[in-house]
Amino acid sequence: MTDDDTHSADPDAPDPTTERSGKRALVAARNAETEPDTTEIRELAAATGYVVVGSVTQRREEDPTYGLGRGRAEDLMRLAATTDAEAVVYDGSLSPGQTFSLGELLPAGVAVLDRPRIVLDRLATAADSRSADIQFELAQLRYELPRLREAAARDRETVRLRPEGRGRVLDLERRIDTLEDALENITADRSQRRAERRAAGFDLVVAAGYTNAGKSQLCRRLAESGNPDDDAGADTPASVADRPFGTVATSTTEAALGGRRALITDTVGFIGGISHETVASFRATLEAIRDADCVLLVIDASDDPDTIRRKLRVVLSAVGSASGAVVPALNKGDRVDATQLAARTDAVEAATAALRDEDVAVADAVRSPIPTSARDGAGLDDLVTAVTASLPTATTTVTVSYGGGMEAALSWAYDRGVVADVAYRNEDVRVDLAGRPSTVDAAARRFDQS
Ligand SMILES: Nc1nc2c(ncn2[C@@H]2O[C@H](COP(=O)(O)OP(=O)(O)OP(=O)(O)O)[C@@H](O)[C@H]2O)c(=O)[nH]1
Ligand SMILES: [Mg+2]
Repeated sequence: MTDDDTHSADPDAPDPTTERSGKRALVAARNAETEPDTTEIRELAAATGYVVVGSVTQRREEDPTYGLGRGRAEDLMRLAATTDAEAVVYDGSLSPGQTFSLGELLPAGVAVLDRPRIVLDRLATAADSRSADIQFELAQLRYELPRLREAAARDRETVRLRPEGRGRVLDLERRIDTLEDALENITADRSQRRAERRAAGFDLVVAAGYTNAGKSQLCRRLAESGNPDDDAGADTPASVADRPFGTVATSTTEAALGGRRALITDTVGFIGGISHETVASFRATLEAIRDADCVLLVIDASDDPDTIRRKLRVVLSAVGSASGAVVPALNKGDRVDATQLAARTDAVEAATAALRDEDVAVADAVRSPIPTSARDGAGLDDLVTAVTASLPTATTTVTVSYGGGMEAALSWAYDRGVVADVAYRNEDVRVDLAGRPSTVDAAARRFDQS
């Protein structure tokens, strides 16, 4: 086994004397099947403000006490001492007991953070809206509660029955209840807002996918191309960044997609290795996806096919089911050639088929992938065509009489639906209209049908 173990001070780590910001952290990773790949956990640590100064990796089964085997855990302890690390970031989930045991082994003051914890920290430090704040505080408290219980239990073993520990647990439980109530209200508000937006004739398109796939950049592109008069880049809520969790709260922008009035919602990305409860705490993201008219599933085509399959599994399993169609965009197409793109298209289709066989309901809604580049704009027209084709659509032909209200009537039709044809006749104007079924119904009530 030891052949597969590695531990090293990081040769690429910044010189501690010149590094200005960031806490020093070690990365620890273990995998039963293969030598662990630490790329993603390093990116997460960096996005959370840590400077990775070394790593310990190991190929073996999970150790019940430390996660890593005892020998590697001791290597970690020594490396922490020589590198003056302030934290150990473990690439996986640690039980409360494992967190404590590892903490006790490490030099005093070295924090132990597992993958769910670092994701929560990243989201919490960057959270900027009321509901995001509540969601992340809630997720953090839910994460803390079993650990506090563990601490209280350990306290009782050493010092005879300490009441403070139990009191803190009760405080936490009460706070969780309060936040859950607050979140219920926000959820109801959001659902109401979606209903109002639909009633106003908007199609709800939601960009979703693994973190760093290019969701925000694609949303920005679609909003710009749908609003050519807009000052490009002005009032862009979406944050584009080359790191995990550039976006930490959902945001919505209006855009014209192939003549349809759409609202495009950019969401918080998914990431592997997070327990289902924690993912469920990304409630706004999941709600928006499940309730969308069309989900724009953004996939990073610059990943290799295995990574694409793994990430797609994480995303679709977390979503579970959705009411609208799912249109995959194989984004960052500018970074691969045609042969590589074909292999990635196959990977998306194979992963979707596998999930369909496992009865992951949303897999049934997944359409053919469309290659795109949010960077250079390639494929966006095809993407818009695929998205609009998937939207709920009805058609009708109505007539509008000449006279005072005609202009207002026509502008209503152009505003709300897609006007396929206008025929100016002797007595009236005939308009072929397509759009949301509710919009078409409204048109039928408003005008004479012919
Ligand atoms: N080459 C290339 N880079 C892209 C493309 N789309 C996005 N990127 C880059 O990929 C990185 C991530 O883009 P974002 O739009 O922030 O990705 P995201 O999916 O919103 O990420 P999170 O919000 O962190 O989940 C940024 O550095 C973008 O500039 C693309 O089509 N081609
Ligand atoms: Mg984003």
